[in-house]
Amino acid sequence: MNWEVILAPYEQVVEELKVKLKGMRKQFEHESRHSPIEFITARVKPIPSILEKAERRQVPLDQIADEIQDIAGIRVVCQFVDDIYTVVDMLRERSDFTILEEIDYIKSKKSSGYRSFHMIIQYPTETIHGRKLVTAEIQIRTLAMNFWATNEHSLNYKYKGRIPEKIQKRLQLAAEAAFNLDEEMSKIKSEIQEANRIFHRL
Ligand code: 0O2
Repeated sequence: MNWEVILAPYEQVVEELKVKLKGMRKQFEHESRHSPIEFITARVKPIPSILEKAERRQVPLDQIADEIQDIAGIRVVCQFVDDIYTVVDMLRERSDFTILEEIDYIKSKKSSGYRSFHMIIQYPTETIHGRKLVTAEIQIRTLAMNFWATNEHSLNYKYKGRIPEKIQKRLQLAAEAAFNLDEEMSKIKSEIQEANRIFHRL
């Protein structure tokens, strides 16, 4: 398999979406409005990770593009939980891609404790062979959810997906602590935003 050729459209889509979503953030800044987007990260799934997922789900190699929806991944990190839904609403209004699926792991968290909003989209990109529809996953989460997920992801990697029960329990407690932090911060959102405005004026 020529991975460079296979992954090229995904690389292209990740770059295009990164520019577009960063542009949204900039527009809020220019209008001196609170940006619901704190930062954006993006990546193309590494080949070993694609192969591992394909094997785990028994997906034949020629069906990877249809079955694995997060080869192109964009992450939008927000300050507050309601910013997530502002971003979701803005993405629903866009006409440059089609939403295939939405999964709200905030309203119904995963058993691991994972929380995030996932949007699976189909994004048309132009290639030298014409238009190609590429599937991508946009994950939208708060800073606290991101902190938790990043640490849990590292532990999962360390323990090869079999995190000891004791640590799993701690992670579930940590997930609830992160959720409570988001709730508390939401209660003083307007205070924080005003403080941020004063701070940025200095
Ligand atoms: P990476 O390294 O981020 O690419 P699955 O079959 O469970 O792996 P599925 O059905 O494709 O996943 O979709 P799902 O559950 O929405 O997961 C897709 C991505 O969401 C994952 O990609 C993670 O980025 C994130 N995610 C989902 N569940 C968890 C979780 O419990 N903990 C953490 N830390 N992240 C999660 P990958 O391929 O796992 O990893």
